[in-house]
Amino acid sequence: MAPEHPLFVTRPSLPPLEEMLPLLEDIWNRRVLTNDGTYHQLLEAELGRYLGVEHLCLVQNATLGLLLALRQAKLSGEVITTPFTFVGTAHAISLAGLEPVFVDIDRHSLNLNPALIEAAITPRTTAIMPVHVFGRACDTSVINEIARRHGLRVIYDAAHAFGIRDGGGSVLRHGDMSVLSFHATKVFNTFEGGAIVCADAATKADIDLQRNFGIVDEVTVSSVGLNAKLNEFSAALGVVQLRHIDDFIARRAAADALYRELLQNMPGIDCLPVPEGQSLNHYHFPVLVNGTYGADRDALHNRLRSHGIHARRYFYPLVSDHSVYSHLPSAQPRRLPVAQDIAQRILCLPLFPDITVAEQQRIVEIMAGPSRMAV
Ligand code: T4K
Repeated sequence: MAPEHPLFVTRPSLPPLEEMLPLLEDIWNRRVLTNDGTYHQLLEAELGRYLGVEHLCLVQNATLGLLLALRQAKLSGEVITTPFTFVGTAHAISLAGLEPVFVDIDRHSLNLNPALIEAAITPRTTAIMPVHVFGRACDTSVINEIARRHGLRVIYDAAHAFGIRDGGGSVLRHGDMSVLSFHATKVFNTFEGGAIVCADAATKADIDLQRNFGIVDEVTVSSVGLNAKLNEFSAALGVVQLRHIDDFIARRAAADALYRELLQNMPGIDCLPVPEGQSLNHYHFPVLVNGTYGADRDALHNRLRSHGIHARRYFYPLVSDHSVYSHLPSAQPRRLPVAQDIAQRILCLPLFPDITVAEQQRIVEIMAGPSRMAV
């Protein structure tokens, strides 16, 4: 029987409520609830420092952030991206009036395979939108070199990449822009939220304008902008979350290490290798189910579900298999064999800062259960 309280793939991390209260009282007193308020400005400054980036614009969510970034880059035609991502990546491209072109992923990183990008470039291609899936950094140097050679812009969907660093600093510095998500389910959350990291002050000023309807002053609107502002409640939560983020990530790292230890001798379950030369934030704990497990991924998913454990098949179905995209030539399954294979075998186990050792042991025991096919 499933327990009364299911164990979800994630449980949002929150700071102690008492730490939020003085900030809430302050917001209540000031009556400035949104539109570039005090906490918005404070969070932009503190996040820039924490992440090690100079120009950062808070936004209401990553989907709007990606849309703003694409519009800011003034693109047309086609944008090369990965099918192994959340549907928001391709939706942002489509909402910007552009066509996503799906390119297969690399079997080890699960990111866009840079070796396949050039063959997908056409005269209509204007940009590449790679995704640092599960916070595992893309091959940024090869992607940047291809973009330079072909005069393309690069906008990274960095929704999963909060705090990730490589040898040279934040991975968010790569490309023209990077877009973070602060959704409830993410490593750093502001209930809903996100940020665009860009290269210079002029781009930031333009994005700041675009996220507020293009309003320059009381009597001047210079462009057709969006409403993509982060409100003061979310910004204040971000300020308080930031005090705890290193602890949250350290606890995620401990849970990740425990899964690796508990699963190391389980036939048919492969943990993703730890990538070299970058930090990890341990957003999700994906495993790949292979032929020796004795059951397929969906049987394991169902088995866990029947015990109240809501593991998730991120990212299945592939974005390219959704009916809104499956008609595109680049979406044909035969063109995306690696992504198709991974989407059939991936399962993200529950991982969040306050998951307990007992919860993890129980999950692994169920996975190792006597009759793996039985539900
Ligand atoms: N690009 C990429 C690569 C992304 O992964 C995402 C979002 C985006 C762009 C767009 O970012 P945003 O515009 O959202 O900022 C979830 C999230 O809603 C979505 O943000 C995220 N990626 C995606 C990977 O996961 P769902 O539909 O799977 O979420 P949901 O509601 O099923 O939640 C997952 C589990 O989390 C639930 O089983 C329960 C738990 N949960 C969830 C929420 C919202 C909680 O315990 N509390 C909560 O408040 O999409």
